Amino acid sequence: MENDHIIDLNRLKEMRVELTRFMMAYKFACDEINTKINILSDEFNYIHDYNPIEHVKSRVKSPESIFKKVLRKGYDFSLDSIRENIRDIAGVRITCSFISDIYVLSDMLKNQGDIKIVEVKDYIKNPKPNGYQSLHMIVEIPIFMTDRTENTYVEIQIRTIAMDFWASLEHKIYYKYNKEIPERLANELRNAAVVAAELDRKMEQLQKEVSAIKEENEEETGLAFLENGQIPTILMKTLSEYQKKIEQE
Ligand code: 0O2
Repeated sequence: MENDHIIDLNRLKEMRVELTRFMMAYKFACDEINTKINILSDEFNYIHDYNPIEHVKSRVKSPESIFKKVLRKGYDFSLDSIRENIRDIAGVRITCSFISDIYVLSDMLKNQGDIKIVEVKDYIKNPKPNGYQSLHMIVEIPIFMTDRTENTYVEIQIRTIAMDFWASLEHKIYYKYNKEIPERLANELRNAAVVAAELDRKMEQLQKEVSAIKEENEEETGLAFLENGQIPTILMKTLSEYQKKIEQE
């Protein structure tokens, strides 16, 4: 009897370690995707004079939400089943300036060798009946732990500022009315989603026009290589070194 008690305690300790490792893998997966996005963002800032990434948020689903989803979907309660079936435990949301940025960014992530694309849901080309828009990707990435490699699912949602604004308001209304939004409000939300999509298209069109004018001006004045009207420092250095060399000759 006393031995049984000891075994239970050991098993409990093992379970605690297993659960901690299980949740940690998702935290590391978020960290890994965040690092990838930060690298892309920094490169956009340094190399191109434009950064499509407005902001990034990540979260690990709480154990309570995981269990609710397991119950709702009728999955088995084992860790293996949760790992395989609940693919949004790690979630990263990227907000971009324009719709085209969403696809540029998703292609960049798709092309990274260690990211496996498991599923893509394009709610921009096919919005949900309530008006929801976003690009969702379920990806799998390897997480290298002390004694094993854990292939971990992450849900990446990419959307514009307008799509994000709509989704966060809809989310609040959805929970305020306990998931039963009154018909009038649901219609208003659908209309607001159409207006938001129209705004996205207009802003993108404006951005294209402004870029085209900027390129034309740069070509005309031959200043395409200037950074904010200044000769880049590295180019200045090379030019003055070249000048010194000529003078010495
Ligand atoms: P949270 O708190 O953001 O994590 P499922 O995951 O089974 O519920 P499905 O079809 O597998 O649904 O996933 P889907 O359609 O890719 O959507 C999952 C997530 O997208 C949701 O996560 C939301 O974040 C977001 N989403 C999807 N539809 C809507 C919508 O109509 N309105 C809003 N505001 N967000 C939506 P969670 O787990 O529901 O919430």
